[in-house]
Amino acid sequence: MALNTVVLEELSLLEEVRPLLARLGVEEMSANAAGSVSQSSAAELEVRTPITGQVIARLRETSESEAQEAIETAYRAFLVWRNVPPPRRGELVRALGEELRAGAADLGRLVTLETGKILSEGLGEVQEMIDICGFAASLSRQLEGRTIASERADHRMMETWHPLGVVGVISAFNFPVAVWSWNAALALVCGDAVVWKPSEKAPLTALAVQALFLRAAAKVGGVPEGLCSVLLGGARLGELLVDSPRIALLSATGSTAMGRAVGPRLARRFARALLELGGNNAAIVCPSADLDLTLRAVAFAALGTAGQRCTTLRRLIVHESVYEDLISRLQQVYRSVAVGDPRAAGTLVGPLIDERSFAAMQAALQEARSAGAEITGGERIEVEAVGGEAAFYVRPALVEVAAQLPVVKRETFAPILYVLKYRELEEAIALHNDVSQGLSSSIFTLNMREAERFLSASGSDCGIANVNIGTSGAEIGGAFGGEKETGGGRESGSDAWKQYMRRATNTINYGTRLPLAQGVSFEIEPAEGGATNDSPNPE
Ligand code: UN1
Repeated sequence: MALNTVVLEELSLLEEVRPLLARLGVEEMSANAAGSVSQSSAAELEVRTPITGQVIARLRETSESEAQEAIETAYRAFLVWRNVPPPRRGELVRALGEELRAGAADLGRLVTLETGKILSEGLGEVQEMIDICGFAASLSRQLEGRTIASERADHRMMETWHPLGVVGVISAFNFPVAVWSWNAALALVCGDAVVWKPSEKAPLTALAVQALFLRAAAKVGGVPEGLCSVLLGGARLGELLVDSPRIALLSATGSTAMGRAVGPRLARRFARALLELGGNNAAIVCPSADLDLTLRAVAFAALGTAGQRCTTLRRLIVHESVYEDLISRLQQVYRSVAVGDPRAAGTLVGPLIDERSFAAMQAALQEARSAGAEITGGERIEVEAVGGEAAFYVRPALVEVAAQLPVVKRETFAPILYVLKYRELEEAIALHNDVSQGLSSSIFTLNMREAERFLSASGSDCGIANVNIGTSGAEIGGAFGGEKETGGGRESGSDAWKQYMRRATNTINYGTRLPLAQGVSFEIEPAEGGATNDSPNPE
């Protein structure tokens, strides 16, 4: 199968990257595609690894006309794919899952090289992809509609779910491939085509996934060309997806600022929007909390992925009775946690993605410091053997604040954990909800009343609310997403698939009369031998 629009023009990779790409099929895919791309574009995308800051690859950017062509091809593919029975569509997703399983070690490592997350988290990301493929493949036999009681005699009312169209996916650097899979696996079994614009900071992993998809498609057979494609480049390509009348649903993951730009433009053309925007996730630690467990959960949620998950724990609201104990233990963790090469065994915190991210972290810490915050950590550190001028390793920062300052209410995409003290649970919940984002939340308690209060209508206002586990690391089986400025979208499990389909309400009259709903009478002069609404059924 020919690749739609992606071609690698030049690879000047580190020793380590080339064999990974080769095994994952990227070079082979590129070679196959070389002849099929007619227009060449001068624009080049430089890929850097945050591990050293070095350039590891140069890719040719997708031109705008190639992107338009990819969207048109995807639309043509959709017209075919929508008529393929869902369980057969599920076979493709199952095959993709198998390719991911076979390539997990290589793809996981590539995620680490491109994003700087530790190997276990790189692999975890691929596992999320495998899991959603399994979920979607089973879903392909369970796409179901309701039958609804009709108020009219001899009538049946039901819902039918149909494929929607071409789904656009814009993903962020921090989960460069899993977020695509949450969308694509569902979209594909729902009968849609997918056009993906990955983060320009993580195009290699996207290419690798595209190569695995093409392998799966070749094995399964009968997959229309261009059903899934990748556009490599910057914001302009994202805008193209946003404005294209062919894109029926756009799923976009990124900052709230990005969502503010994208949302209204989609609304202008009445397109569906699935927005996964900023989070400012908090956990409340109650007097009865199991502090050993809490410490571990907080460490993973706040330090994992170097604080660069949308679900990262950013605010810790601790009861005064356990404050000293927990915070002193956390300070120890923050002082000693292994920061370094994410490929090395034992490292828990890898580098920040780039200098901008480092600068944003320093600016936030400076703002907190000027407002009187007590800060543990936060400084840049040299990591021998890997780091250079262009690599940004930091000691994570634990920041004690007396009040929820403006800086605490903003999302800074870096390992900063703000800590606040509370007395009454009501006050803690009020603090918890007093931010504009609403993604994920947790409470640590052994008290059933506190836990249930937190999960109740007057508790956490987030899309995800947990008890005795952290804010991050959600399983794929649940619907993933959040409220308020987080954007309201839901991806992944539960009934999130419904967004990728259109619903038709069908009412079928199997009688000989024509009763109208709501008892409306609308009599026309009966034609010779004709019946009226109310005429008795001849049988
Ligand atoms: C993200 O950071 O964009 O719940 C997604 C989690 C992961 C997904 C995070 N399963 O932390």
